[in-house]
Formats: sequence, C-alpha cells, structure tokens
Amino acid sequence: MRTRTQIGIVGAGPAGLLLSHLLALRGIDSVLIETRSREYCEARQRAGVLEAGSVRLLREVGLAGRLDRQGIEHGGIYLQFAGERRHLDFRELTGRTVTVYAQTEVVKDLIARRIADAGEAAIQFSVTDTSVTRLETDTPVLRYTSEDGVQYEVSCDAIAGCDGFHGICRPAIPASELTVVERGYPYAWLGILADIPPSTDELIYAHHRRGFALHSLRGPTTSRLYLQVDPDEDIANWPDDRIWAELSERFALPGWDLKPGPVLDKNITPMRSFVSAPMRHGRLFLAGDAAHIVPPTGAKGLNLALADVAHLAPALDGLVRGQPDKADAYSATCLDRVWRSTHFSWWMTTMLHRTPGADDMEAQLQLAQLRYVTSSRAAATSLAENYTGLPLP
Ligand code: RFL
Ligand code: PHB
Repeated sequence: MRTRTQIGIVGAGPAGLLLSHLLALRGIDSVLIETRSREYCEARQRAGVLEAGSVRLLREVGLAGRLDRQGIEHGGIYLQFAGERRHLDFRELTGRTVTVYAQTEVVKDLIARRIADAGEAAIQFSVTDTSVTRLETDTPVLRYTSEDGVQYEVSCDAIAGCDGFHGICRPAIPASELTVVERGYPYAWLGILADIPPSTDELIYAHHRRGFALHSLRGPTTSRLYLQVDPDEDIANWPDDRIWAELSERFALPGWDLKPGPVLDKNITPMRSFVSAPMRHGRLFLAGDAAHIVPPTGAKGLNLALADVAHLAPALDGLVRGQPDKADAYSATCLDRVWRSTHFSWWMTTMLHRTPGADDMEAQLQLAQLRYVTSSRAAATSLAENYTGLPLP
C-alpha cells in the first residue's frame, strides 16, 4: 500500500515518541513505526534520572501530569569512597535539581498521549522489514510490513531515525559519509529492580576496590541497584543472594544497612562511548541512541535523546515550510551537547570504576579526584552543573 506523510519516524523509544508529539503540536503529520510490541516497549527497564531541562520540556508540552505527581525531585547525590559517604548538594551549588522518574514511565505517558490525540494508528507496533531509501532526494521513502502483514511504502518529506543503537537508519547512511568515534570499557553493569523501599534518600555512587556500585530508586517501595561486573559475565552466575551480598559489601558503612528484597528484574548491560557524525544525511536525521551512546554513569542517554528531538522538531518544521536553516544546523547544534555529555559520562565512569588488573596508580588518582570534587566548591559545581544538565532550546 502506498501512502504519504510529512515525517516518517523509525523507533518508538523516548526520542521517536516525543518527536511525534512535538511535530503534532506544530501541526505536522508523522508516521511512527516500531518493531517491538507496545507491552515490550512499556516494560523495558532502562534509565531513571531526568535533568531539570528534560522535566521543563515535558511540562511545557503537556506531558508532565504523572511526572509531577510521581517523579521524585533530588537535590543532590552521594559519592562514597574510602569508607566515607559524602553529599553533593546540586540545589545549593547550581540552583538546579534532577528528577527520578523511570524511562518506562516516560514511554508509557508518551504512548498514551499519542494514542489519545491521534488514535490507535498513531504508532504502528510490531512491524517488520523496515527500510529507508531515496535519502538524498526530497521524497525519502520508508517501507515496512504492518503487524497484520500489509506492506507499506510511505513517501515522506524527511525521515527521523530514532531506532536506537541497533537500528537500521544509521547503517542506511554510506559508511564513507560517517565519522564514528568509539570506545568500549572493560566492565559492564549488572542492574536489578527490587521490591523494597530504597535504603537511601538520594542516589549513592560508590567507588570500591571490588568495583563500582550504584543505589538508585524507582519510587517509595522500589529500588534500582547496579554493580560493576566483567563484560562477559553470565547473569546465571548471579543468584539474588550473591547480588545482595556483593552490593552490601560495596556500600558498607558503619551504622548503615542495605535492605535486601525480592528481585523483580535483572540484566547485564555493556558500556560504551560512541558518536557517529554527522547526525544528518540528506533527508534522514538521526536522534538519540541511533547516533550516540554514553555509558550510564552520568545518567545522560535518555536526556540526550530528548534534547536531540527538542532541536529536531523545529528543524523539521522549518524544512517542510521551506526554511531549512535549523535543519542545516541540526547536526552541529546537537553534537556540541553530545560531546559535552560524552566527556562527562566518560569522566564519571573512569573516576568510579575499577579497571580489571589496574595498578595502584588508578585507584589513587580516582581517590584524589573524588576528594577534590567533594571538597572544592569549584570542582563540585562543575560536576553538579553537568549532572543537572545544560539548558534546552
Ligand atoms: P531507544 O530507547 O533504544 O529506542 C529505539 C526504539 O527503536 C526500535 N527499533 C526499531 N523500530 C522500527 N524499525 C527498526 N528497524 C527498529 N530498530 C529498533 C527499538 O525497538 C526501540 O523501541 O532509543 P532512544 O529513543 O534514542 O532513547 C535512548 C535511551 O533509551 C537511552 O539513551 C537510555 O536508556 C540510556 N540510559 C540512561 N539514560 C539517562 O538519561 N539516564 C539514566 O539514568 C540512564 N540509565 C540507560 C540507563 C541505559 C541503560 N541500558 C539498559 C542501556 C541505564 C541502563 C541500564
Ligand atoms: C537509574 O536509576 O537507572 C540510573 C540512575 C543513575 C545513573 C544510571 C541509572 O547514573
């Protein structure tokens, strides 16, 4: 079946979903397709921390009803190292805060809103055979097969590749047109979701000789915790008791206990830094993880995805109305923020993780840096400014 839309969007993660909403607010039509089912997209456990600018953006576009009721505002974090837990007060240092609200909840809110505004057909879930072609022309084409087996060919004014790191859009750009800068890390995160009230009021980032650990949360009765493990570690080697024992050791502090509880979900995530540039080829625009990946230590990936589409919506609006300047500036504008976040995420990661086989120099340099960011107001302010995020357009 041949159809037409203004913007074809590939991928219903946070980037693609928010983009379709921002375009609709501007009166621009889009077709949004997703390979996974709605249930899968709404259950996938991922990020948890929204920057101040992301919260403000979601509020401005009418998407913060539940976020304002259920999100938990955090004025700082703890950095734990050398047997001490020190607080960094973001509110006092920068006047800004972050909000703990799970990516899954952001995704649920976005899906519900698109379907309420535009009907069930607003998002085509469970599609197959996605492809994007004719990218160098003014009428790029998006092809897919719908869940009920109909083959679609959608002629578009532009296509947004919001299909994550493993999607098809970035590989549709000739490799000779892209510069890819990439670094893998010799560790991964084992993450658990646990049915137990958090043992802390704010996130704890812990440096430990056995490796990094992070205590985060999802709500008053749900905790989210992470452990540094080897990248080739098998989750089968980590029964729940072993995970809690390891977490307790890495967070140990006299007079404080980590409360264990039933594990609802567990998985292992590899860590990498990856930037592919430019973020545009002809009439294909990449946004979010499709163009860049950061290790999760700085809590930046979701926020970068939202920031990209905050720039992309006005850029595409201009393009379809014959004013291409913002579309022409899109890639360079986004890459500034992407590289700032890439640096911050790399810096937090290397300050807090233990490289397998590392000498004492690594640990001593990390401890010196941790003492510095928790004792110098200038250094603490720099961390706080990066963590709470740069302003959005
Ligand atoms: P997503 O969320 O990967 O969505 C892409 C969507 O595209 C679909 N797709 C396709 N659809 C159609 N056709 C195709 N051919 C397709 N191929 C793929 C996929 O099914 C998917 O639904 O990318 P997006 O929208 O760019 O969003 C990026 C974020 O999801 C990601 O950056 C964050 O989750 C990263 N991240 C964190 N970010 C933060 O800002 N704060 C955090 O605290 C944080 N913690 C994390 C994280 C990521 C983690 N993992 C598991 C990678 C913690 C973890 C453990
Ligand atoms: C999370 O809550 O999932 C989370 C929080 C902070 C991070 C990464 C993940 O740096």
